[in-house]
Amino acid sequence: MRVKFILPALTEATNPYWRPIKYSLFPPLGLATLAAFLPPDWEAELQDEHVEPLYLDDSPDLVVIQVYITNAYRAYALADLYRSRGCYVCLGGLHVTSLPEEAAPHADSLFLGPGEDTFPQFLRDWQQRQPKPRYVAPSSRTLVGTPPIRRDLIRRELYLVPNSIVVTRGCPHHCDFCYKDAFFEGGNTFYTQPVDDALAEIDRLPGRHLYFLDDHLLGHQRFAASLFEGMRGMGRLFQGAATVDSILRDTGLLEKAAAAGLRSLFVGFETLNKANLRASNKRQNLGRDYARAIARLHDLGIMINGSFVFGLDDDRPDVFQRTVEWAVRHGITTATFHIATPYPGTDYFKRIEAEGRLLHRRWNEYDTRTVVHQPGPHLTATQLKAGYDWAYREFFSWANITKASLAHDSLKHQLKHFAYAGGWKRFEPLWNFMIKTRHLHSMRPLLEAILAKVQGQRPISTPTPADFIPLPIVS
Ligand code: B12
Ligand code: SF4
Repeated sequence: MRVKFILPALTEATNPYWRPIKYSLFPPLGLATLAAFLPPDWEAELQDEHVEPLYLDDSPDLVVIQVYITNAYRAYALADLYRSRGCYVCLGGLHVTSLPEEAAPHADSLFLGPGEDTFPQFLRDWQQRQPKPRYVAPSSRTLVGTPPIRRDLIRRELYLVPNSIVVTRGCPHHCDFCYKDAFFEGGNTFYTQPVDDALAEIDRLPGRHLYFLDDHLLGHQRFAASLFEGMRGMGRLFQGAATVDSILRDTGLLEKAAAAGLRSLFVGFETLNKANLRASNKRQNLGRDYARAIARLHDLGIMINGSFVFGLDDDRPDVFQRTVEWAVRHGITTATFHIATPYPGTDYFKRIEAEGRLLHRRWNEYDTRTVVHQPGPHLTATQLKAGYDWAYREFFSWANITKASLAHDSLKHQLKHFAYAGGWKRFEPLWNFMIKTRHLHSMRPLLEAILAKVQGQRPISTPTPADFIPLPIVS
């Protein structure tokens, strides 16, 4: 049996914001996870259109396609092509889960929600020639017994961060604009791997650097504490994401993470405006001292990628300048700015749609860089787009990279910040050249060399490795 897994590219590849390096960061982990359920004697192939042209002259028995909102049209076109050749096509992922009726005409079988329970069930049904048109993740979901990810299908040399890993699913919070509640609807919305399985997966990964793509790596305290304890002494360096409230909690978890090798954290600040936080149901950020959270991370030598959303209803024209100034003043290393985007299935989408404020439903433009809804009463769509563009330019100007670097006490931390932020946003031609010449992997040791341990950081119980890898963060 021949099975082909495809991650189609998004249409934004034709947009001036297209940044090849961004799409050469992480391999398609979800599809490699599903591939692990195939019987061992089946042939499997995994193609990621973000990093390689797709080979489309084949006729596999089974085609499995992952659909995000921005790549949905491309995914449907590929599905139609393979179905016209008689291949059996499965569609799943976030967008299919949000809008199954839209996806249904393009698939033989549709999958709603996470695939760890449904895909093996489908494989059994398909072998017995009784596949169902639709599989919905059961209410009780688990990662127990999930076989090791088929990393052998991933062409590591094409990615800067081939060692991405996810050890939990979902998140304990319920922000109204997030994909999470819609995707995990009807069952547990936050669950973890057994710690030993997570540690075994980490152990299988070559090299030193890991990037945890979990929505909230510190979300399950007991699990995270055991994970970091198990990772001590493994000599790993890693990045991840967490919420402001989890950083402020004084339970020793953050110190454990740093001791295990945490070197940078994606933090969802989202907005400096309380009314916006309240309206977004981002309760975990309300009344929290953002400055103290930042200081805690900096004390432990952990760099910050701050996530900010523009265009929430209480935003006014000064939001861009205030946010950039604040981030620079607080020494945020890199920032990810988003234009507020209502994703189908979310409460935010339902509200904006009910108020008649959706400008269009061209999903390929729902990329958080394009205004797709009428903003609140204080901001026009033109101001929102111009302000968003300005914020990126301004935050990553050399003047502001220098200023933000100088917010740190030690010279080493200042240099580390400068190299990291500058390298990520200002060396585009170099990244493009390395991708074109297929030498991206050879940048990894160079990146490792750029940064060293920050002197003067608060001592942590286990000695940390001398050098840290500065890797670009999702933005
Ligand atoms: C890494 C990542 C990226 C990477 C790489 C993506 C990749 N190679 O897969 C990069 C940097 C390229 C990226 C870019 C973008 N991303 Co992104 N990204 C992520 C992130 C953090 C992790 C994805 C991941 O690996 N998850 C872990 C794996 C195990 O889960 P999974 O991929 O969902 O797969 C599971 C299920 O979905 C399901 N499944 C998936 N496909 C199929 C198919 C079948 C047949 C079956 C049975 C099951 C199934 O089974 C899998 C196992 O459970 C997610 C957040 C998240 N937690 O998922 C956001 C996320 C997917 N991104 C998002 C967005 C919006 C974007 C961008 C549009 C925006 C931006 N400003 O960057 C771009 C465009 C992406 C695109 N290709 O269209 C949104 C998607 C919203 C939506 N409704 O589609 C998310 C959810 C973030 C968020 N909180 O809003 N992203
Ligand atoms: S904290 Fe982050 S991942 Fe969790 S619900 Fe909110 S936006 Fe989504």
